[in-house]
Amino acid sequence: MELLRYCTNLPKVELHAHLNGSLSDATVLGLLKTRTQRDADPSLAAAEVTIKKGHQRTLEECFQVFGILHSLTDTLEAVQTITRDVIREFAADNVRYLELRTTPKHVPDRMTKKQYMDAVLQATVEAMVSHNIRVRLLLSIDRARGVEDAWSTLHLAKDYLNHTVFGPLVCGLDVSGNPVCGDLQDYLPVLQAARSCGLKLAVHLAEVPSETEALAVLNSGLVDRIGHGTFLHPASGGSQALHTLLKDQNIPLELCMSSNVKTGTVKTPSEHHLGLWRKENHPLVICTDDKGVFSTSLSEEFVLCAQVRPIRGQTFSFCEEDLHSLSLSGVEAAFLSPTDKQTLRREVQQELDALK
Ligand code: 6MZ
Repeated sequence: MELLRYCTNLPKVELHAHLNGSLSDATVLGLLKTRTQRDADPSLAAAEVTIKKGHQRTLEECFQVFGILHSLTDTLEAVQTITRDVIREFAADNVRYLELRTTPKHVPDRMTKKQYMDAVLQATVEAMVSHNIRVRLLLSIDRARGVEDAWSTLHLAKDYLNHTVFGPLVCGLDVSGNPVCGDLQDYLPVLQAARSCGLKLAVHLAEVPSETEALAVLNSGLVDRIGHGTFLHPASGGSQALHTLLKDQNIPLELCMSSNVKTGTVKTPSEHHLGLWRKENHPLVICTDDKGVFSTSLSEEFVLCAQVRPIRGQTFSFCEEDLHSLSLSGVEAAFLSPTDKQTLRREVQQELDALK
């Protein structure tokens, strides 16, 4: 069977997807249409926000793109639309479990952070009823917005823990945002407080070289999963100390191949750190990051990883069994309760067995 079809048929788990970065062209075009009617502002074409195959943008340019996307999703109606669309598209790609992350937004005269999150959660509940997918939410702390803002995001997340209406939908925090802004060390007290109240933590770490910051975060022992971790392995610009800390804590890495190659933090798929960690049997999860901005899907990310040609002694050649175990490693790294994880594991395993 053709590889893309095979990977599409696999039941998959997506653990690193930013809501506003995951908008498809169709969704962006729909928003533009509404916006044009509302504000007579037809300034943008969908082609400006997605990075097509073979094209690149610097991380800095990507953050400008997020700004454009945010200007299109600044009403509660738009927030509900994008949430429903994104969940429907992941479900259509046979993603059975999705952890979606988003930064709560305050837009003067339009929405408070709480209203933003209520809209996301309400739309999530509706989408789960209509599609074969389970979803959990992480609230994102944007490191470019400062520590005060991070505390307010934490307080909001606490209000949603075991919520009377939304149940266990909110399960943790993400720390993301432009990696050259701020210093994660300043956010450690917020992360400590988050852990104390039972929130799980996924932290973007070493997406760009940042040894001191990465050491402090890993030394804190607070992190449940790491996003990117591009410059952690000694063979990809990290240090032995970082390697030891990560191995000792066995922290799963969320790997986003298209994102890293398209933003130029990794030169080619062959040089991606996936191979280095896989060789050491470290827990890895394949993810999309921003499927809209990077013009990808989780199935395509599986294909990319499976097709890549090994260099530097990395082990990259994936057989069907390897692809199955990648799906299952997503289950293991999920921020679910033990009972929910067991149910998901059983379901994914059954579907994988049926593919054999
Ligand atoms: C760091 C990223 C990111 O939260 O508005 N985001 N942060 N590195 C990345 N690598 C490319 N991709 C996305 O979704 C968009 C936000 O997610 C974060 C940024 O803060 C971006 O503004 P939400 O739904």
